[in-house]
Amino acid sequence: MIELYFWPMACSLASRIALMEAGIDARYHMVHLWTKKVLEDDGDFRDVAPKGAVPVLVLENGERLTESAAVLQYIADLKPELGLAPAPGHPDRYRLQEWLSFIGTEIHKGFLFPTFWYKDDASLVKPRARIGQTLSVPSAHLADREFLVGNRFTVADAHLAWALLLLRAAGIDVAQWPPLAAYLGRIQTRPQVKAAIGTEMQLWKSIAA
Ligand SMILES: N[C@@H](CCC(=O)N[C@@H](CS)C(=O)NCC(=O)O)C(=O)O
Repeated sequence: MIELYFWPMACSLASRIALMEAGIDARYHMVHLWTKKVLEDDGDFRDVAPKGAVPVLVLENGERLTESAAVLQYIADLKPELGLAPAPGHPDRYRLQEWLSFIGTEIHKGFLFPTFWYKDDASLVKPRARIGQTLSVPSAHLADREFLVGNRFTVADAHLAWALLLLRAAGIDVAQWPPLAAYLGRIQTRPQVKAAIGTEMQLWKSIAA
C-alpha cells in the first residue's frame, strides 16, 4: 500500500487531495515538522527523509519519493484514465509542470514558506511586496478558465488550492483576486477536496488544542 508522510494543512495536503481524487487507498503518517518526529512511533522523520520535509510518498516497492511536483505527477500517473495529469508527451503535460513549478517556487517558497518559518524576520518585507504580482498570474489565467490546465481538474489544481487556502493563515485575503477566490470556492466544492481538507483541519485543530 502507498504511504504518505504529512503534516496537517502543509503542502502535503495537495498529495492527500490527489490520492483521494484518484481513489487510491493510502496509509497516512503524521509528522511534526518542528520536532521532526513521526507521531505514531516517535521515530525520527529524518531517518525516513533526510530533507526533513513533507510530502514523502512511500511507493509500493518501498522507495521514497519527495517533492510535491514529482509526488503529484506520480499519483496522477497511477490512474491515467482519470486525467489528473495530461498524458506524458502531451503539450499540456508541460503546462502542468509549468504550474507545479510556479506554485512550488514562486508561491510556496517565495512567500508561504518564509511567512510561516521566519515570521519576525525583516526579510519578509520583500516576499510580501511581491506576492501581489505573483498571484496576479494565476488570477489572470483563471479569469476565464475553470481549471489551471485544459478543461479538467488536475493535480496542479490540488497544489494551487492548498496554496490559496494557506494564504489566509499568512494574513493575505484571497478576495483581493476575485478569479482566485471564485476558483478556490469551486475547487472546494469537489467532494474529495472537501473531505481531504476536512480531515486535515480536524487533525490540525486536535494538535492546536
Ligand atoms: N520543495 C518541496 C518543499 C517541501 C516543504 O517545504 N514542505 C514543508 C511543509 S509545506 C516542510 O515540510 N517543511 C519542513 C522543513 O523544511 O523543515 C516540495 O515542493 O515538496
